[in-house]
Amino acid sequence: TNEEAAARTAAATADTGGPTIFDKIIAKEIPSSIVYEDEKVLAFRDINPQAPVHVLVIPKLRDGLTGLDKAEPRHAEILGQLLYAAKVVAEKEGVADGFRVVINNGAEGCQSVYHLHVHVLGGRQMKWPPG
Ligand code: U5P
Repeated sequence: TNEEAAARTAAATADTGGPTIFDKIIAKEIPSSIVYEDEKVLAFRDINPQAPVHVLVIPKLRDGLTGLDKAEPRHAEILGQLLYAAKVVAEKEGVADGFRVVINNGAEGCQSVYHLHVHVLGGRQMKWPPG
């Protein structure tokens, strides 16, 4: 409905380039349910899951990547590592044969945290088009 769309839009915020809650999750100042971690990447369960499996995959070093729209050639390696980690997460979570990877970008894309993150969703039938 339009009401739901308005609520989702309200949840989206603007990119200030400032620190985000994910800094505290990376620093483990805020507990999170970690699914996968390596030197460059952290994957943890979304606090407000939209599917039985809902994991966020983030770079430990933001390096200017508040959103995908800020990607530069220097980010190519970490972008690949994030997508590869998304596949590893899907396997670990037992949904490798059916899952969805999402990057919300900007207010209209419904982004709310300005530290690049890949959503990995699975464990139910996904629908298309997404809302
Ligand atoms: N989120 C967490 N933990 C937090 C804050 C936010 O998991 O402490 C999740 C939200 O539930 C949301 C995601 O799904 O981060 C941000 O996604 P996006 O709306 O920016 O794409």
